[in-house]
Amino acid sequence: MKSEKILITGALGQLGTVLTNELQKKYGINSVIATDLRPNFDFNGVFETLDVTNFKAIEECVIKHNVTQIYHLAAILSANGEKNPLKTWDINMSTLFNVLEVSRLCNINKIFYPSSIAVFGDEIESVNTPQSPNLTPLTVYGMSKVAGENWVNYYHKRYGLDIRSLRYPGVIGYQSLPGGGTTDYAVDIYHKAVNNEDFECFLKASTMLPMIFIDDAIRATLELMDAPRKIISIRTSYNLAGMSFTPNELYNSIRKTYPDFKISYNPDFRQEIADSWPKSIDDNTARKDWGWKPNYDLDSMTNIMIQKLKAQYHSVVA
Ligand code: VAH
Repeated sequence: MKSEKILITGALGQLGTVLTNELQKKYGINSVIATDLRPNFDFNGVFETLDVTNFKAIEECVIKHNVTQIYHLAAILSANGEKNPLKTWDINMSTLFNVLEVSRLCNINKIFYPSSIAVFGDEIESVNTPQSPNLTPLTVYGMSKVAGENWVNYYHKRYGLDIRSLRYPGVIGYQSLPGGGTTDYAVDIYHKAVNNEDFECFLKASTMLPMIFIDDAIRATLELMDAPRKIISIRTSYNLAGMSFTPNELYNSIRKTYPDFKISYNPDFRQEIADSWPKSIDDNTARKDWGWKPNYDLDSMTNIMIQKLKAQYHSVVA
């Protein structure tokens, strides 16, 4: 049997950074080809600069490395995506089409496609949002993920590709700085607390959003990809939940360690995006199909985030 060779697009992003490391541990450092648009000269492992909008480039990379699996993480996120809607649509869709076509032509065994709770709009039940309601997203990012879910389902049904997908909530991790996401306030706040700086939140104190600690998000991804093909009942994308909280609840969790930490609220354009998203997610189909269960809640996540960021900033032994 051909040994597994895993290609990751967007490997320098929030999920990609951690997923690359976990996949290197699982398959061996030389079995993972990390790629990103930006070069990375001190990368520990196999790295290629790759523009996924270039079909020939990704096809050549897949053939050169005898790739058997692709994790396609490259995309423009919700908040950044609204700054140039047509470019966001073009990049998020053209990169997916290239990955799907290369996978079809090169007989890739398995593909992972990240979707998001951003596929939901304000026409659905916002508490315990079910697996398959009508999807009317507010953002171009969300629209591209709805279209992407349907394209991956089409390539599964039409060509038999084994493509698997998760609708991630807001992912919170200590390994990368806040990116262009609407949920990234929940990453930035920890950096400010650990550095004894006041935090200005771009969402209202009462904005409840579904979130997940990065260790749970990565474990969910690997558990889904390892599950037997026959038990996968959802070929668009699985709802996934970790926890839900408001900026005020997150602030109070951090204050258990930093009682003098200060927050102010100055909602901006991202408030309208957040208001269109669910408050909480029903992920029972993932629990039933492949035994999903989160390990982290708000306080256990806060404890790890503070411990790890203190070690990063103050070179304190974690
Ligand atoms: C974003 N972090 O904010 C991403 C995610 C559910 C949010 O898709 O765009």
